[in-house]
Amino acid sequence: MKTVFSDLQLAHAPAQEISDGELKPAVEIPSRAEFVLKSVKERGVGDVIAPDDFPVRPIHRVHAPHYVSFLESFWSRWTDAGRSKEAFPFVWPIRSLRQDVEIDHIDGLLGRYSMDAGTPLGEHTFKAARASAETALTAAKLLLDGESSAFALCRPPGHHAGFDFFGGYCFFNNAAVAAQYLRDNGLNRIAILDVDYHHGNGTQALFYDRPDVLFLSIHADPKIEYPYFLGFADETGEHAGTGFTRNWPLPLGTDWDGYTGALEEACRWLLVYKPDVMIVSLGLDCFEEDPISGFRFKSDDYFLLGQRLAKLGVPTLFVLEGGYAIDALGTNCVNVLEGYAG
Ligand code: Q9C
Ligand code: ZN
Repeated sequence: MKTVFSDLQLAHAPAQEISDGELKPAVEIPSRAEFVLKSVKERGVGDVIAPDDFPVRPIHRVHAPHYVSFLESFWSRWTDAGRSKEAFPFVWPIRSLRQDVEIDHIDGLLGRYSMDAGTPLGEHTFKAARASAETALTAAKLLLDGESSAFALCRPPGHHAGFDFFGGYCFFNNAAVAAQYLRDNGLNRIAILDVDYHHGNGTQALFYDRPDVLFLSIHADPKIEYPYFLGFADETGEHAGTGFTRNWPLPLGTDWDGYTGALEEACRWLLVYKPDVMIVSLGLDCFEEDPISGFRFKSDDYFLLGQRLAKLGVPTLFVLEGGYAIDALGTNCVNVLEGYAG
């Protein structure tokens, strides 16, 4: 299986994040990708290739052009305002505040285009996020060219990012950009299986009213875990997309045994849907040692996950999402890919 990776993704290097009432060392850091890349090479997963250049159009198919422009121009506006360190939003246009005014100040724009204060933006964030989306696009292209699987080693991750907002360490929704690209290049049905510990709110929202992209997500119960405000079992799609979203919120402490029931149900939906391609939003933060998560996967369980997905017999695009137990990240990720490849 080929891996797609771009060095440009390492340029986004947040120092700190707001968490638990403190400024703490950031967890979504460049070494995540470096450790995964190291394991991919050491364990001989396959060739590692650089992404192709893409026009901005495939990103605009998923994200509002004004949001993309905001991210692109962010650093110059931030520094024009006299700031030099990384940025965090702190005010949002929620209920009772106006959504319809055009904001001039960067502090207002940061709130307009975000869902949380936990996602630092820096000088190189746009460049890295765009490279991450192009990594997913290039891997998607490998499937169009006849490969039966590919691994997009994406960073920053994507599944919390929506049409016009960033959050949860995500800026462009890499899996969604890849799904739309596959649709725009002749494939009719795409399934996204999101196994990140956190609910993929951005991906769900982007395809909620569409039957051509099935969204299945297994994650920590949002009643007690980020992103809190989406990912409940009664969210099953709307309009033409009714029935094409499924969520399995699971309790804290879930281990592989507690997970497999939901996974089997998801697999049944996949078999019924018969996608042309399955995109796996591959978060590795269900791992027992993940510093921000509360599930109890062991490293060996990731083999079983890969094996189970292979049994579906569907061309598969793996897109890296979260996972913050740096030391084990490469092992866990390649365990999935090896389990899949058999
Ligand atoms: N006290 C992904 O896994 N908040 N994003 C953590 C911890 C945000 C995770 C706060 C978690 C976002 C892609
Ligand atoms: Zn996550």
